[in-house]
Amino acid sequence: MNSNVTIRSLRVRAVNVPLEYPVKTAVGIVATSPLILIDLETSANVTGRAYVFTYTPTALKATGQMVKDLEQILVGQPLAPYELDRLLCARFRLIGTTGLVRMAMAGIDMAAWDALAKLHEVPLVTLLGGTPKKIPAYDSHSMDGIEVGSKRAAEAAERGYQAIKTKIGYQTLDEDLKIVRTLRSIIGDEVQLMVDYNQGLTIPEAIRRGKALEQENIAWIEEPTLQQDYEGHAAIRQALNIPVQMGENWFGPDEMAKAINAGASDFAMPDLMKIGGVTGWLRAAALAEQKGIPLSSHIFQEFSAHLLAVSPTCHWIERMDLAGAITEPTLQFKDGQAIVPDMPGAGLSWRESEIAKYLV
Ligand code: SMN
Ligand code: MG
Repeated sequence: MNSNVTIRSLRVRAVNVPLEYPVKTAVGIVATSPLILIDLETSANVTGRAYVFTYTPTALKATGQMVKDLEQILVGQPLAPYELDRLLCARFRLIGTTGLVRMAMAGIDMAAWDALAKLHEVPLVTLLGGTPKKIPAYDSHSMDGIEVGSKRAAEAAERGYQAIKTKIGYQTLDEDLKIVRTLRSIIGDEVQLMVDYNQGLTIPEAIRRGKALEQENIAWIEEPTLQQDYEGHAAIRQALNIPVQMGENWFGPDEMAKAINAGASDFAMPDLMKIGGVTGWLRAAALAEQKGIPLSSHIFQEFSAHLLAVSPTCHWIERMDLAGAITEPTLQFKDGQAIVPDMPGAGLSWRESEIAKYLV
């Protein structure tokens, strides 16, 4: 593998694709999956692929432009993700590496690591020093209500998932309890049940509802209050006998360090994009190991499978397929485990005929 491979060009496309189920949360609905698809072409005729998720179609155009505008900085640079990270962090030091800037940088980072693994003709996990393995997976559902929630829970249990997550934060605590008890009656006592409030509660309400959930055998209570309120999360954590989970909104490992130092949560679940791509994740995994904190993923299941396989405190991979409408199903789930694909790179393979349907 010649080490002087450089970046040749960047192809950026915006798509808005259908989801298996809308992601209904206590603070809003994600009805479709707005994605920026990145093809990072190199001088070795190897192309790195990644996508970033913009949560709302409103952010698609600006995010796509942010990614595309990085091309002028990247062309001619060596295909060396750590050097690219250093270059982009220096370039954006004054504006700051959060928000769309961080999302765009992470997309480039993921694509660069994908290209590098393809160059070495190994799976990303192997390039990172690990081996393709199986990762315990939870099936991630949303505020689906009793009927759809029960159907999804039964299907997940049938498929062998040992854990499922539901989103709660309904109008009343009674509704939260009703859905939790209904799902528990369907999945039985062995399958773990996590709940996600998506930042929807005040601290007193989170403690009130959390206390009521203590009798319901809940594996973790996720983002009970505003994600940036680390002290608030720490207060809730002190008050409850249910582990607190958070991390999907940390922009970069430094926000993870602040949250952990504030005692905000028992577990950590960085989002591969917001934490800074593969490079950001590796730093987050080292921090989690040093603090002894179980590490789970947040969406971005294709890359996350490789990264959890080299994360010392690997906990759960979240199965929530945001790009399935336009990618080949290279990441397989069997008996509640994700099977890291033994193919070069991270395994993202576009379905061009489907992409054409959803281009924005
Ligand atoms: C979530 C929220 C919005 C889109 C995708 C996923 C959620 C999760 O917080 O943890 O899955
Ligand atoms: Mg969440």
